[in-house]
Amino acid sequence: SHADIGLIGLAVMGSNLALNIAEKGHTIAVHNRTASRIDDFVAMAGPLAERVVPKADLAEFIASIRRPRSIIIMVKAGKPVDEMIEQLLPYLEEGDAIIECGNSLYTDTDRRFAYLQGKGIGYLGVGVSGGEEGARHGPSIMVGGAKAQWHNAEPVLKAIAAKFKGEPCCAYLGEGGAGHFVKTIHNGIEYGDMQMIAEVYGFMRDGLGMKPAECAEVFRKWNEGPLNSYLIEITGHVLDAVDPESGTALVELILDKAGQKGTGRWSAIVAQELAVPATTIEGAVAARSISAMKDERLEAEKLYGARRGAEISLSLDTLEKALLAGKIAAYAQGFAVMAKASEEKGWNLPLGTVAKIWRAGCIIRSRFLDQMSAAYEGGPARNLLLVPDFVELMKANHGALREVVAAGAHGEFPLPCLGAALSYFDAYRQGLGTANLIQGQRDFFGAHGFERSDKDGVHHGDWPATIQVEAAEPQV
Ligand code: NBP
Repeated sequence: SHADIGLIGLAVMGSNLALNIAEKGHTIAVHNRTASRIDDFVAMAGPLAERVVPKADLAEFIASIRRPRSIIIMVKAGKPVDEMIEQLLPYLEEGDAIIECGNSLYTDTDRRFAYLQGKGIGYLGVGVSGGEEGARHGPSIMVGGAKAQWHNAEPVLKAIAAKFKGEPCCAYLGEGGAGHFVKTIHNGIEYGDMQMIAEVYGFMRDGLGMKPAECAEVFRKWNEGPLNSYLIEITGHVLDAVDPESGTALVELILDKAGQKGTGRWSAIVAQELAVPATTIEGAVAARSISAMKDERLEAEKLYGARRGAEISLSLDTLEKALLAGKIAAYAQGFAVMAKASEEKGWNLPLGTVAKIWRAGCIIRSRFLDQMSAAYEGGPARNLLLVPDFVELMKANHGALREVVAAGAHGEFPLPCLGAALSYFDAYRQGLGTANLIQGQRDFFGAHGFERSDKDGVHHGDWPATIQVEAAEPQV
């Protein structure tokens, strides 16, 4: 008999997905470029090995899978995916599908989808969130690509996905790169969530003089309330951990340089490409980049002096509310980017469903997303800041965000995310902005024209002529 599905790429993510699939009762054929990994995998599978069909030969691997075939590839993102596709192509038949589950750039997925469509082969680009643990026990699965072939793989993918109150966190979201696009935005929001938590921790540590264990206690308490989420929960655990050698809180020994693999950065780039303001997400990406400049920061601190350490009189309650308001702004931005992309690409992304499949399995899973899915379900894709439940939440919490950002400015705390969240909110809700002046300037130097509030049409100002003069010596 044939295997239900095949999987290529038995590194960390692929192995765990394969074990998850076998555990859910499906037979799975597995293959890896380096054959020794296949043996290691079978040894590791223990009793689950009875549902594993190990195949070191690619032709035999493909022949062992039930038709129409669903073949997951979980190899390194980028060129290895293209190479794998080319290797598979000679063996595949009409109706078969390649299901690529790595962290691929969505434009690559668009390209591969179109390429394989021309050959009668289905291509699914699937975002898988939740890391190693998620892959093994239930990730959030964001599917994009060939809809017909999705239905062949649907039972397996839904079986292995995380469940929220019994509902699988796995859905088909749209053609081409839609699944990987949504995963990219997920990661951007994740960056924002993490950075805002870190900014609040900064106040606790440097403004309120709290010890890590005291901070941990606060995060534990917050996890019982509206901020309840995986990231708030793990923050408590991170702050609680003690280095066994020195007995010092581990967090105090960890270097303040954040890494990034790129998917958060892609979300900021795509927001810019689509002209959707996503300043909170961009702020989070920039914060990681500035964190990496440790030596320069130390040099600048010598030049300007360390933070004055001004007294901060923020309550923990205010910090909690500010974090909630900031979070709403970050999600509003992320969902606005998805709404615009959906429109431009014709994906018809179901935003309520996106919120639903993020409720479990993924890094940004939270109580908040349950509320969001309800707000978006079936409704039009409006900015979250216009959705009634969130209008109420924002009204109740933006004052706290304002207090925190003001305290940050006075106390010399950098707030790249919370500050951006507040500015975004204030700009978004401001009926009369200041771009009238920008339009005047643009018309002055470039004759770009402007609209008027009192007349129709495009107008120009009767600006005075200016003569180019050499800039005066600056007076220091
Ligand atoms: P890696 O990204 O480290 O890739 C290793 C796998 O790719 C091995 O199976 C390797 O085969 C195979 N491979 C390479 Br490298 N080049 C190949 C080629 N030219 N042809 C065929 N196979 C090739 O594995 P990973 O850490 O398990 O990640 C897999 C994917 O999942 C990546 O896209 C990654 O970004 C993503 N990921 C997601 C999460 C998450 O939380 N969702 C976490 C970590 C990773 P070999 O054994 O022969 O070298």
